[in-house]
Amino acid sequence: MKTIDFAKIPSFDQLPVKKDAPPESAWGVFGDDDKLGCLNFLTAEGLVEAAASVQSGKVFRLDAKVGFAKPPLFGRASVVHKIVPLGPMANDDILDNFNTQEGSQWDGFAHVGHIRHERFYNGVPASAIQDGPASGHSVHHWIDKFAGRGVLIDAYGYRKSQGRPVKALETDSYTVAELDAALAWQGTTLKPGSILLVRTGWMEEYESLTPQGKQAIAPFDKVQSIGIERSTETVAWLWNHRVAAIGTDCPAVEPLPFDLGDERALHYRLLPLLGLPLGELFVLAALAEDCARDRRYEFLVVSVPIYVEGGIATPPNAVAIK
Ligand code: UVW
Repeated sequence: MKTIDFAKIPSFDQLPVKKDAPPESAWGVFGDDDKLGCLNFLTAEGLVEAAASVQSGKVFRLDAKVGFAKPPLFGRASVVHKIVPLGPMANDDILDNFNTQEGSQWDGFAHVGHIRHERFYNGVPASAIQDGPASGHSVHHWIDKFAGRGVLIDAYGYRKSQGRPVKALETDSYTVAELDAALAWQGTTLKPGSILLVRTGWMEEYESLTPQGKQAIAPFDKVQSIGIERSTETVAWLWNHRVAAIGTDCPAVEPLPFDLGDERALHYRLLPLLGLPLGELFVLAALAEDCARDRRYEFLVVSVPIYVEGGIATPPNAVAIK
C-alpha cells in the first residue's frame, strides 16, 4: 500500500487531470499504469487506524454462500459442487461451471468498459484485456490491497426508521441526501479512504421469496432492484469522499433495470471512469444489526480477492471485524 496525500487528490470538479481523458474520469490521477483505481485510497496508515476499531472481536462474513442465488441473476451459470474421491479415505471437491459473479462479488475493472469511449479504466483498450493478465486489468492486482476501514450506511434501516416503507425488489433509489441523512442518524462520519458498505434491503427481501419467486425475477429483463441513485451527485459524492470501494447488498449497486446503452449508468461512470470497485449481493443484515446495537458503524474490512491471473471479477471473500 502506498502513502497518499489526500490533499493533493483533485476534487471531482477538477477531473480529468490528463489531456484527452474523458470528462469525469480519474485516468492518470494514480499514474498511467495504475491498476488499483480508488483502492489507492486504502493506505497503510488507514489500515493501522482501522485495526483500532476492532473492540468486540465479532466477525461478520460479507459474502453469501456460493450458490445462494437459485438461479443466479442475469442468466449467469449455476455452480455445481462435486465431491470426488482422491483415495480410500480422502476427498477433493470441484466447483464446476463457477462464474465469479454468480453471487456476492467485486466487479473488477475488466468487467465493464465505457460504451462510448470504448476504453476500460485508465484508458486500457479492450484488446489489452483480451491479450491477458500482463497488459489488462485483473482482480489479481488487488489480492493484497483490499483491507482497511469499513463504514456501513444502513440506508434501509434509516428509511424504515423514518416510517417510510422500502420495497427493495422494485426500482427505487437512495439519494445522496438520504445517505448523508442516514450517516447523521447513525452518528457516523465517512472518512477518506473507506470501504463503504450500503445496506439497501434487497438481499433480505430476496431471501424471503419462494423458489418460484426467485426463479421468476432472475432473468436479465426481470430483475428489479433498489440501489444508489444514478446521478452526477452520487458519482461526485463518492469521489470527493475518497471512497475506496463500494459494496452493497443489491445486485448492481445502482437501481435495476438499467439501460446498457445509457452512459449515465453508474457501472460506466464508476468502473471505467473513476476506477471504483463495485460490490454486489453482499450480506449486510447481521452487521447492520450489530452496528445498531453498539452504535458503531466503523470496523476493519479484510477482503481477499481470488488469485486468478487475468480475473474479471471475484467473490469478496470478505469479513468485517468489530
Ligand atoms: C450488472 O451489470 C447488471 O450487474 P453486474 O455488475 O453483476 O454485471
